[in-house]
Amino acid sequence: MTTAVKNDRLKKRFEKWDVNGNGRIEKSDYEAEARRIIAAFGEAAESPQARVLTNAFIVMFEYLAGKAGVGPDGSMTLEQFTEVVEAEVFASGDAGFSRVVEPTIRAIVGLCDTDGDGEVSHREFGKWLDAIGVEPSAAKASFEAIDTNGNGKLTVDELVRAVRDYHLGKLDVPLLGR
Ligand SMILES: [Ca+2]
Ligand SMILES: [Ca+2]
Ligand SMILES: [Ca+2]
Repeated sequence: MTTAVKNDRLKKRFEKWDVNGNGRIEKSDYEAEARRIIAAFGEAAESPQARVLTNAFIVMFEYLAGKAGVGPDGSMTLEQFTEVVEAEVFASGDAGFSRVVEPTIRAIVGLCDTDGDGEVSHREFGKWLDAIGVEPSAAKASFEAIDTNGNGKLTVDELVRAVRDYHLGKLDVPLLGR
């Protein structure tokens, strides 16, 4: 069950990130996804926070493409993408997930952290869900599910764990979009 959910979510992730729809994931797809998120947050394309996010997506792509053996300017098929994410992200546990996903999550926190405390409040989280097109009615329950220490703020670590749990089929909050 968990494996099926995981594969299904990875396939959806692949399809979503294959922005130009050519059946392969390449750097331009990641750059396009970064631009989409930046625009959805209403952020200026050249702001420092926007550049941090774009960089995080490029670094994530280059890391996975390197491990997949296609090189930083290569492209990955669904099979290569699934294999490399399985090996580098899921099989290496929290460390793998943090290494690959954390810079991107941190960059998104940078886009919605309007009070600049490095964490995500209820209000800031609303902005996040709005940007990825999740129903505002789901915000409170999602926030509470992610806020594992219950202090009313979401840290980068709590958010990274939530993305991991979503892809493991243990949590139903699609922080990077469905
Ligand atoms: Ca593509
Ligand atoms: Ca904040
Ligand atoms: Ca917390």
